[in-house]
Amino acid sequence: MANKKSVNEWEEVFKHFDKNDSGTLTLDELREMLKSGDSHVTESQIQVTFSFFDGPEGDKGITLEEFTIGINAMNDTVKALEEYFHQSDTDNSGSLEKGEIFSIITKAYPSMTEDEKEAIFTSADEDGDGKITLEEFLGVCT
Ligand SMILES: [Ca+2]
Ligand SMILES: [Ca+2]
Ligand SMILES: [Ca+2]
Repeated sequence: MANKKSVNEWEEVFKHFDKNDSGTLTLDELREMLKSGDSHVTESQIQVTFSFFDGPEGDKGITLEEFTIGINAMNDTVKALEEYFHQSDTDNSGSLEKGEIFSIITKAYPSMTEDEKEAIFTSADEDGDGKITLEEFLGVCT
């Protein structure tokens, strides 16, 4: 899901997918929203996203307020990850090269083997150019 939308734009998105104007999004309505952004989204991802937005009371409907809170929480997560990305980019090249990724992994999982790190790097580097862009990084972490 794109993260650069303003709150008003998200409100538009919400209203667009709230087909029956009930003021809440059902699971079916959310499914359609997610599929419109990414047709490969799986049913279990949809379920997880739905419970994430639905809130702790879990009343099987997402109000605009819950939706906005969820979007803001997601934006905060993305911001924190972006910050982490830039901190980890020690040579300020704008991307994370293998050495930078390895030192992140080593910090988080000191016991991981070189082979395992290599595998993580390869799966994160979607276009195989030997470095992890911010998009690739967010793709792994979210
Ligand atoms: Ca709810
Ligand atoms: Ca770098
Ligand atoms: Ca890459």
